[in-house]
Amino acid sequence: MTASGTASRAVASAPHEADQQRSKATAFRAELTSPELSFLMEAHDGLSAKIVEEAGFKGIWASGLTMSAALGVRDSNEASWTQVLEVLEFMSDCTTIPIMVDGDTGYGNFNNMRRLVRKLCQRNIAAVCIEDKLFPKTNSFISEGQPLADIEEFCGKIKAGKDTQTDPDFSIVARIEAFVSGWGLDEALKRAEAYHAAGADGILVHSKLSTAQEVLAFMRDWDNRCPVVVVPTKYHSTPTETFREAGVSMSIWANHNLRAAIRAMRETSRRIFEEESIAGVEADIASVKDIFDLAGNRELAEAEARYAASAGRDRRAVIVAASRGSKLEHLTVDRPKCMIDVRGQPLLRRLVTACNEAGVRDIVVVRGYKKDAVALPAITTVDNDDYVETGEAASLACAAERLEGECIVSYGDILFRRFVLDTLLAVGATDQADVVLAVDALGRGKDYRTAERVVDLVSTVRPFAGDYLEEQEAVPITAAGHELAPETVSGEWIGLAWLSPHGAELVRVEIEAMHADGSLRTASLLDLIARLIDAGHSVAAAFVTGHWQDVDDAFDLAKARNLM
Ligand code: SPV
Ligand code: MG
Repeated sequence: MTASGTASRAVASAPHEADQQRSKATAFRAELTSPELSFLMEAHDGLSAKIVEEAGFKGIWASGLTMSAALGVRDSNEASWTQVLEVLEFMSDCTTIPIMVDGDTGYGNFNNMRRLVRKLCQRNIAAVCIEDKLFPKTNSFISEGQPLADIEEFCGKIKAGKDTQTDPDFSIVARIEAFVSGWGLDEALKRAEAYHAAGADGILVHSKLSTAQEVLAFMRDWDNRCPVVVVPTKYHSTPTETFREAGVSMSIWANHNLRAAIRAMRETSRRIFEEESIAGVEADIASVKDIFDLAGNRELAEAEARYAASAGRDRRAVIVAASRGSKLEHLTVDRPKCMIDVRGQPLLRRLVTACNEAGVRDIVVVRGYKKDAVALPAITTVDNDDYVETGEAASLACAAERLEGECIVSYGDILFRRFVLDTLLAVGATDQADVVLAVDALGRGKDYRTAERVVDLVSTVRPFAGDYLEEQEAVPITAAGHELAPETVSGEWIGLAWLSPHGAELVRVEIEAMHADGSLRTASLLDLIARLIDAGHSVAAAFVTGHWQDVDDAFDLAKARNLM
């Protein structure tokens, strides 16, 4: 079976659909015409087709019986041919091995057959098998003496199909129902001869006996005038070697995946129903990871890394929320200020939601004061147990090893409107800076110049221009501190920063340096940033104008409530 193996590899790497189409039809033709016995395994949808390929088969039988059953209808042409085509498209798109579809009676006359073959070639289906019965068909195993198609009319269908195929290697296999309908060997041979002369690439000789005697008799008299395909569903106990010795070209295992699935699904449903629990079946069923693997999620993740780097899935947020907030007095007796309620939700929860809405799912919170009160779903926590004696930089240091890849760093006591974070992320994604700070160009109505409180000030190479579009670019920061000369101040850092993967590494290294020189314990986050600026790293501002609030005291809290 080397021919199809080679072709499969070619398919996997072929960039053009035309090449793929050619390869699948060519691979199937090689299997059909090779002197070796080969096998097609039944599939009825994309998932089962993948499983067939995964098992190692070189080809798929898209069974009319099982595709119909999987759609919940009978094998009596109840599913229209375009519905079958839809199923085939999924099966073909998710596999690299060729598919022969059970085309029943060709869904009508020669003209319907022409459209069918054209569409199958377009969908990259390698071959079709049509049977010499009447539309609408009945499954061969259902009733006796089913009427056969007129030989000439059936030959016309074969010729029409061969004249229509757009891939020269597309195959048409003619299925002979003479035995199934109670006719003898002579009728089978007469039909085989006629269909072969009409251009059929192979003959499928069907039988519903429990032994292979009919097909073996056919094989003897047919004498390999063209490849022969068999479907040993009813004569399943015949050793495969018998077909090999008889010169059979291809054996179809026609419905066994669906039959296996029916039993497994039935048993699973029954148990879960009776036990009112899924615990009992867990060890007997495929894992959810298996589903993801089969669906090809790994490829999607790789593609995301290539094409959707800014989608935010890999970003992490580190929220520094260790301090009590003692100016909030009784409100922080039993919880840190990040857990104070702001219109029905803790401040931290609003912050986490803001991050989630921006696509940041991986959220690390640095806890300290009353750490057990910091309980929110879908966050991870690290602790700064020395929060009384240490500052923000030391809290961030507790999460240093989580500063990896693209990161958001935030104070735990700020609230902002959604577009503030969006602006920061957009600027971060487009700029070359390693660190971008969200800087409020308006400060607190300029009270930062006289504020009693400590305000995080920054100077930039140019002031905020007031033009929204222009300010979507990062403006390099030249200085950061609590005591900048008023005329040099461009705005106030709101406590929200974006780090590129390199920026995260720089912060980690700087934390190490501060630890080594003893400055880490009492430093603020702004002190850390100032050191990065002084060391010549690129730190920039994304300007915003208000729409945020930090919460230090009851007055701030009232303003925060108004912001929501
Ligand atoms: C099918 O799988 O739909 C077939 C094979 O046609 S059989 O059911 O054996 O007729
Ligand atoms: Mg069928």
